[in-house]
Amino acid sequence: MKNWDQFLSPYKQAVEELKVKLKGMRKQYEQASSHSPIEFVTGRVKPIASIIDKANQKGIPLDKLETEMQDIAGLRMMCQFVDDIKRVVELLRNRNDFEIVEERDYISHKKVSGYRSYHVVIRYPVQTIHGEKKILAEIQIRTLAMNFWATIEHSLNYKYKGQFPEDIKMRLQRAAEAAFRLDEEMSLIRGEIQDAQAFFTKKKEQQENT
Ligand code: 0O2
Ligand code: 0O2
Repeated sequence: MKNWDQFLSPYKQAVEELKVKLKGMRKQYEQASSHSPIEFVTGRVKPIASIIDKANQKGIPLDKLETEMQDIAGLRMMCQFVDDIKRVVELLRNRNDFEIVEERDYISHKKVSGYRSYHVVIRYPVQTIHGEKKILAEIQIRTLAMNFWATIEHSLNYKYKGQFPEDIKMRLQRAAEAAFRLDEEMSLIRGEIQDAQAFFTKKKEQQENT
């Protein structure tokens, strides 16, 4: 029987700390009044039942979770545009509060399901009363459209327990392509969108100051 509270404690601390740090990056863009490549950040510790399910599926012994399961601590960074993803990855590479262990590009190489995202696995040092403990965490970076698709597909996955009927599978793949075309279209009109956003931000600031 695993002591889950004790095992998950550094993961919980890491998620809380990383949320503050990654949200801080967005705040700095806001303060500089320049377009933030980060729209919003979320984070979670994988629920125990999901850890056990995934360990069973992948044949990971519970005493090897620390090294073999990379997403017990999970962060997600959402971007407005596909190009922002590269900028966010570059920002992560330039940090020195963690080490990047692996990058998986499911944008250039989408999954068969249609899933797109950029995954960065990091080794993050957590300071505990017993000294430093390094844990693995997975940062998923995606556009709002990719996130919309993945969130809905994920909830359908629960309903069908991963066994989608063929027609649903195909329709989800088509929906993923539609989401990607939407991203491409938004990128094409990016300049217009950003001008409009800058205009509204300025207007809001002027109203707040009067
Ligand atoms: P604000 O002031 O709303 O920007 P948390 O502990 O709440 O910070 P958690 O539990 O990881 O984070 O995730 P949660 O609560 O789902 O969402 C985290 C942040 O992302 C929240 O903002 C949400 O408002 C924001 N968020 C979630 N979904 C969307 C979305 O679709 N669009 C946008 N723009 N934001 C979203 P904060 O950080 O609490 O502060
Ligand atoms: P959660 O917490 O429910 O999201 P594998 O798990 O075998 O796919 P691996 O090596 O663990 O692969 O890493 P991978 O594929 O880089 O990352 C797995 C995570 O990416 C998943 O976590 C999902 O969050 C996300 N993901 C990957 N493929 C899909 C997909 O087809 N649809 C959706 N919606 N998300 C996907 P988990 O474990 O599913 O857990």
